[in-house]
Formats: sequence, structure tokens, C-alpha cells
Amino acid sequence: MAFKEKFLWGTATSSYQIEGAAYEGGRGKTVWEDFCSRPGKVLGGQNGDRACDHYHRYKEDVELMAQMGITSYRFSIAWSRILPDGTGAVNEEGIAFYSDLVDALLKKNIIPFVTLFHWDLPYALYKKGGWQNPDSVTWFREYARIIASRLGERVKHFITFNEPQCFIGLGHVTGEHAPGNKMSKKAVFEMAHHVLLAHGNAVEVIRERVPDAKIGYAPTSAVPIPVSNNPKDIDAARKAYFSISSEDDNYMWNVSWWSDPVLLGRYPEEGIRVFAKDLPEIRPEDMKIISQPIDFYGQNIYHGYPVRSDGNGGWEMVGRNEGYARTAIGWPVTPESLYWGPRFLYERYKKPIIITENGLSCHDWVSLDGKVRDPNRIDFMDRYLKALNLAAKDGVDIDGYFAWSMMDNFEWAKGYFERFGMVYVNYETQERILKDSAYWYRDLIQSRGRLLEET
Ligand code: IFM
Repeated sequence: MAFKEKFLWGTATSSYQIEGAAYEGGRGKTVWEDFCSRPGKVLGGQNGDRACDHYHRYKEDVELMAQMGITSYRFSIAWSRILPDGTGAVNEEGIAFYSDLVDALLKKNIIPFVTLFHWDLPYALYKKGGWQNPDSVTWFREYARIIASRLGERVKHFITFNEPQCFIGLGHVTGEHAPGNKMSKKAVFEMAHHVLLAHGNAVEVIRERVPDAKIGYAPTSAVPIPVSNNPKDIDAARKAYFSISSEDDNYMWNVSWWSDPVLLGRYPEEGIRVFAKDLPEIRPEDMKIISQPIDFYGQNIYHGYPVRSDGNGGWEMVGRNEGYARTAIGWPVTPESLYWGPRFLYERYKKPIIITENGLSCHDWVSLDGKVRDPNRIDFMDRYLKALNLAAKDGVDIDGYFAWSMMDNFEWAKGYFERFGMVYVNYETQERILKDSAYWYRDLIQSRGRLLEET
């Protein structure tokens, strides 16, 4: 077994997707309530008002985590529960909720991994220009300071942003997610720069308050998978992974624009060239703050795509086989992405890697005997974790794996139609049922991963 003894066996969720209680506990409105209320934006006109009602049922949920034997739990904090208007007076009820959750986790020896921002921007801040407003950097710094000061004695693991590609790209380029805008490239690059500055400021302020904190970042990527082990194909896939294109519908969907500044202290040259006319002023002192040292590099990986050398030092995509394996949401099943992704990222950024999300949606339902059978999820996780173990064997420094998701939840524009959880949620009754995959994961964790090598 290549995984470390202290490997983090986790599950992940996010505030808007599970908490519910959208109008309780002093929580302020977020961009998602507004987006969901607009006709046609979310399948079935659904929203996260109640979701999994985790706000009221967190004790039961932590009990389920303990039954699964997870060693760490990644959750996000709703900024507007702490600061209903995004800035100003702290809402003590919001602090109390997360503080109680942290206590419940620690009581079960589950390490809390706090994500500061998983897309639910306070609506009041959106009305002030959201991420386009340069003040967003100080708004976020202050919010991070409050969280670090109030929870930092018990919480030692922090992630600043989840998938900036999505909340900036899907939220402001394609408009598929809240706040649902299609903005100019100039505006989008300005926002992206503010998000990176906000990240660096948060790292700095958490470090000041919690000197023993482990701090990371959780962008996402689809991974180019070399079609063969020929070094030319491997090199082609590596190039594809870090390349930048302005052609795509969502030009924010790339690795290097979001990660080079954070980990290498500079924007990628290709991007500077391709996006030149739309870039804001980038000052050397900005890069210093953006590249505050972090402790681990999180990455959300769900799938990849085949790539080969084009014979001229470049790369080209290769079509998939007809009838290729797909998850319920339609994403390809590509376990190799959990080998090549961590490997390429570790080579370039040289930071311990944590897979901060990985998983799939399945067509799960309750069988006549009351169980939820999800063999596809077990097979998927088994294959992906085997690939990750292989990456660790080949020298990639991997600290942990968080399955997405702990429980079924509100899948953004897809509403409740996609079930990503290892715990089934009946949204009518709020009953929870551990799916077969939850028991499989429990056994795997108990074996400290050894079962991966026995089957
Ligand atoms: O549900 C999302 C999550 O919020 C961010 N990463 C991908 C998941 C599945 O789509």
C-alpha cells in the first residue's frame, strides 16, 4: 500500500448544497437563492432552501460519518451565515452552528476541513459588484480572519476557494450558474484576479491567526490522459493539461491560469499572450500576495479525455470509443485521470496533493428490502483509488482523498436530479440510508486502503 499511514480518508459537501435553513439562524441571502428563483435556471425550479436539512440534522449526519469511519470531513462555510451582508456585524448564531459541528466532528475523531468559499456569495456583496469590485479582496480577507479567529483553535485545515473555474466561469462566462451573467472578458479577468488576491490575503490572515494551520486551495480540472506510455504521448498530455485556449466557450476552464499564480508566483506566459488585450493591471506586489506559500494543493478530479502526440511536438484529442462508460450525469468514467492528474500536478507544482473531490452520480433508489445498491459507485471508486494508489507508488506525494459526496444533495443547475452521495437522502422525509458504497468505503478505510491491493 503506497498511501501514507496518516492518509486522509474523507468525504466532502458544501453549505448551499446540504444545509437548507436558508432563511433561518440569521443567515443572509446568497446569489443562489436569487438564481434559483429565476424561471428556467434550475431543473424543476428547485432550490436549496431545505436541501438535506443538514443545519438541523448535523448531529445525525456526523453519526453517519462515524459509522463510515471517515477520518476527515470537508465542508464549506456559508459566508452569509457568518456575515449576513457579507461585511459588518458577525451573526453569532452562524458561528455557533459551525462551532457545534466542529465539536461534533472532533468528538468522533473526524478532522474538520473547512472550505471558506464554495460558491454561495452573499447577495449584498453581489449588489456591490461581487468579485468585480476590488473591495472583494478585503471583504474576503475579513471574513477569513473571522473564521480563523473563531474556529482556529479547533480547526487546523483550511481551503480558501473551491473550483474558481466554476463560480467565475459558469457564473459569469456561460451564465449557467449563479449569478447567471455573461460578462465581457475584461470584466471576467478582473474578477479572476480579485479572487486570486482574495485567496492570498486569506492565506496570510489565517497564517497570522493559526500558525499551525494547513492551508490549501481546491481548483478543478479534466485531465488529458495519454493514449499510450510512449513518452511523446505523455508529453503531449502534459502540454494539453497546462495549455490555455481562448477558443473554448468557457475560457476560464483551465489549470494554469488559476494555479500558476498561486504556486509559481506568475501567470502563464501563454495566457498572458492569448488574453493580453483583456487583462487588468497585474502588479508585482499582487503576485507576491497571491503566491503566499500553501501547504497542500487540492484538486477536484472527476474525469479525463484521451490525448496523443500530433507528431509535431504538440497534442491532439482522440475520440472516445462508442458506448464508452458514463455516469448518470453523462461524465466519462476514466480512472486513469486519478493517476495522470496528480502526477502532472505534482511534477509542476511540487506540493503534496489532496484529491478534494471525486465521485459520480448514479441512478440510485431504495430497493424493496430497504437497501440502496450502488455497484457502479463501488466499481468507480475502486478503480479511481487504485489509480491514485499507483500514482503514490510512482512517487507522487498524496495526502488524502475526499469522496464527493457524503450525501445526496442539491446539484446546482441540475437540482435534485443527480445523486452523488454515499448516503441516500429521501428529500420528502429527510430519511438517510447508507448506500452499499458507504459500507464498502468503511471497509476500505478500516483496511487503511489495503483492500485496493487485494482485489
Ligand atoms: O456538486 C459539485 C460540487 O459542488 C463542485 N464540484 C463538482 C460537484 C459535482 O458536480
